[in-house]
Amino acid sequence: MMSKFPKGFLWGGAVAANQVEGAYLEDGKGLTSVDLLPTGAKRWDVMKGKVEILKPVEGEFYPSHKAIDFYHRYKEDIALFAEMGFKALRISISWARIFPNGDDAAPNEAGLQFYDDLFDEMRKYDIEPVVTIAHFDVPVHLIEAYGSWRNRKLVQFFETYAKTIFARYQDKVKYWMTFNEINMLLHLPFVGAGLVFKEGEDELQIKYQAAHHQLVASALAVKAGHEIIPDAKIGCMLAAGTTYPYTSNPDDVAKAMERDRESFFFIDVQSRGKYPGYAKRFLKDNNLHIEMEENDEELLKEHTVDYIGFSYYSSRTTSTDPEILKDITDGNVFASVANPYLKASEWGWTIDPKGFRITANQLYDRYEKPLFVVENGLGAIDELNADGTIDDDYRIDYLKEHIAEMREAIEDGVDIIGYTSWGPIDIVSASTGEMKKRYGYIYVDRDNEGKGSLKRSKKKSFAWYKQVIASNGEQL
Ligand code: BGP
Repeated sequence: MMSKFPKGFLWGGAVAANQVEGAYLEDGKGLTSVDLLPTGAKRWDVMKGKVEILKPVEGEFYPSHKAIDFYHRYKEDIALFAEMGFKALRISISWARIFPNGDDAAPNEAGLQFYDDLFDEMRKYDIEPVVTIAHFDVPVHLIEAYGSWRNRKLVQFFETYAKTIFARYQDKVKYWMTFNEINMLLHLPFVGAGLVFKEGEDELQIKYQAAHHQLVASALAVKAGHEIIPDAKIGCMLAAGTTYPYTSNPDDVAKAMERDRESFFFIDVQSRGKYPGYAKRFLKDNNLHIEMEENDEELLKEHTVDYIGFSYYSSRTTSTDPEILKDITDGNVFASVANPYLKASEWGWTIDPKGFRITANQLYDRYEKPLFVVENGLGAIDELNADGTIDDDYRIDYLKEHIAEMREAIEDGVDIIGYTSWGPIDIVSASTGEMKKRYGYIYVDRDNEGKGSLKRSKKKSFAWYKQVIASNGEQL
C-alpha cells in the first residue's frame, strides 16, 4: 500500500516576479537589482557583486525586461494552471512595483492594483496565493543611496513595504515568505541582497552584517504579518540540499556538517530565534563583528516563522581531498564535488531524488515545524516535434521520482503541507538568464535572445501533472 498525501495538500507551481512579469518600467515600477543582470559571461560578475553597474548598458540583453510578459498575460496563464488543477501558486511581489525607489513616502497604487487583480484571478479558480515578499530584488535606488542591505536603514524600508502589502492583501493572501533562498546572499550577494563590493572591502564582514539586517527585517515582517493578518502563515525560505561527505573520513564528515551549517545558520535564527553557538564561533574565528541594536535579539526570539519553505534541486557533496576537490559540479549555485553515484542535468545540477527525502527529514528533525516545498524541478532543453508538441519524459521522470521520495518523507512522519514545482510555465533562468533552460509544463515560444511569439502551449508533462494533482499524488 502506498502512503498518501494529506487532504488539502497544496499542489501547484512557483514563479518569481522578475523571471515572469516583464513590463519592467511599466505603471510606475522602479528599476530593481535583477533588472541589471545581463545574459552571457558578465552575468556572474554582476551577480557576485564584483562590478558596479547600476543602469542598463546599451547593447546588453536583459531578459527580465520582457521576461514572458506575465504582467499582460497572467489571465491566460492562470487559466492554464487552473486547468492542471493547481491548488496553490507561489508568486513574488516586485518591491519596486510597490515602492519604486524603496524609500518613497507613499506606495505606487498601480503596482498595488496589479497584484490585487492577480490574486482575484487566482481566487476565481480557488488557487491559494503563496507570496514571497522579496525574491531576489532590491530597488536600485536603495543600492545607490544606501549601499543596499549593508545599511541598517533597509530594515525599516523593508518593514514599511511588508506592512503595506500585508494590509492591502490581508483578505486575499494567507501564506507568505519573507526572503527567497535567504542563504543565497553568501553565494550571489548582489542577487540575494543587492551588495556590490569595492576594492579592498571585507566581503565576509559585509555579507554577515547584511544577513543580520535581513534576519531582523524578516522577524519584523513576521511580527507585522501576525498583527495585521492573525491567521497568516509566514515562513522562511532556504535553498536546501543536504551535504554528503565524499568519504567516511571524519574530516570529510566534519566539513559536510560545516557546509550545511552555513545555510542552516539563517533558518536557525528565523525558526529557533537565536544565533546558534557554531555561528558565534564562526564569527569569532573570522574576526567578524555584527552590529546589533539593543532589542534585536529579543525580536529574533519572539517572532520566529510558522513554517519552513525550501527549494530542493540537488544534494551536495564535499571533501577535504585536494584531488577530489578538482572535480567540481554545480547545483543551484552551490559548488559541490561530483558524486560518483549520481547523474547530473544538462546544466550539471546533480539529480538525487533520495536526497530530497533525506533533506526533508533533516529539516523536520531540526525545526519540528511544517515544511513547504516551494521549488523543485528539472531545467532542461525541450525539442519541438514536427507538429509542435513536446515529449518531455525526462521532466516527468525527474518529478515523479522526487514526488515519490516526498511521499516517503511524509511516511517517515515529516509534516509537508504543499509542493509547488518550479517554473510550471517556462521562464527566464535565474542563474544563467537563459530561456532554453526550461522547467515548464507549458512551453513559451521565446529564445535566449528574446525572439519568439510568446505563445503558450502544453507539453506532455501538462497532462501528467494534472493527473498527479487530481489523484492527490497517488498516480505518478
Ligand atoms: C532558485 C531560485 C529561482 C530559480 C531556481 C532555478 O535558486 O529561487 O528563482 O530560478 O533556483 O534556477 P535556474 O533558474 O537558475 O535554473
